[in-house]
Amino acid sequence: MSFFDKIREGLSKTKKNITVQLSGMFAAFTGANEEFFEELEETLILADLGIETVDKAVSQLREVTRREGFTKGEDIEKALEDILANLLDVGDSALRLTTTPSVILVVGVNGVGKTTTIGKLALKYKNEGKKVLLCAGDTFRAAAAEQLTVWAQRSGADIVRHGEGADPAAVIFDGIAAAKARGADIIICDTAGRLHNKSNLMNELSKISRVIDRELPGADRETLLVIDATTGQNGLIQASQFKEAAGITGLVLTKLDGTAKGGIVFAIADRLQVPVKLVGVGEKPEDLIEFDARTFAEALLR
Ligand SMILES: Nc1nc2c(ncn2[C@@H]2O[C@H](COP(=O)(O)OP(=O)(O)O)[C@@H](O)[C@H]2O)c(=O)[nH]1
Ligand SMILES: [Mg+2]
Repeated sequence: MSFFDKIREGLSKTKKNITVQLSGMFAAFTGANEEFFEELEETLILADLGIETVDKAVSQLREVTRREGFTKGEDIEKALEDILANLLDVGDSALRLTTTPSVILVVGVNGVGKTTTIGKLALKYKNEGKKVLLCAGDTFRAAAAEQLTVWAQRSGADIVRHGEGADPAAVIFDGIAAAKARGADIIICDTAGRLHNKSNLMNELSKISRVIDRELPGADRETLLVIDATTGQNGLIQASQFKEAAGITGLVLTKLDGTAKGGIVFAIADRLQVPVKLVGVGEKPEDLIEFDARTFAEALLR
């Protein structure tokens, strides 16, 4: 069997079966041996945790195992769960929105779930009695602003939009002015994810950033990068590019209701030191949950 076939076979097997495989390994564990750690490494890499992060986690696990002399699967499993939860625990997972107004800027590549997440957030804050204003900063297609308008109507949030092809920074500028005039509590800005040229993306996002800094100095701002749980290792590349361009403060992991277990966020949180803040588990308004590192680590293993 070729190397490629082996990888592929491993991938399709783990997509469905990562947890089953891990449970089997823990059930069969009777004491530390090299084969166990190697198999664990492979399994975690196939779960998208990324080679560096897996190296780090498994070497910590070897160390604890040596120190504690584990002979029971449940003990080593618990130790791994602690290590994985720690890797994810790189900062506050709550959104910091204490000023009036505060800003949430939502970034990420096309199709990951930015607009949907904004709609869910708009409903959540409206339900908490906040005045929410949405900025349709994805001006790439008219349909993008339409989609956001539907969410605005559904949630009772205000919306500021321009025509197709307008300068997104100008939309954000107008949105901020409207938010000030109307006394909005939270401004949520959508952006386009279709700029495959990295320097275009950089320019657009940094221009938006400058507008927010200039118009709302001192306001709390969350810049959330939305990552699709099914993305795999490409998510890490996206995250480092967006971190550079927009200075992300948190991650939103979407589509966790599918088959993917979202292993990529371990790699992103660990390598870039950005905390996960929210998780999307479906398309309905209530399908947005606050992230908890411990629960997430548990879910990967069980
Ligand atoms: N199953 C599932 N689908 C989602 C989730 N979040 C978004 N979607 C869907 O993913 C597709 C793209 O979402 P959209 O918000 O338009 O992505 P954008 O291009 O980043 O704005 C839509 O069909 C959404 O309904 C999620 O958490 N779970
Ligand atoms: Mg969108």
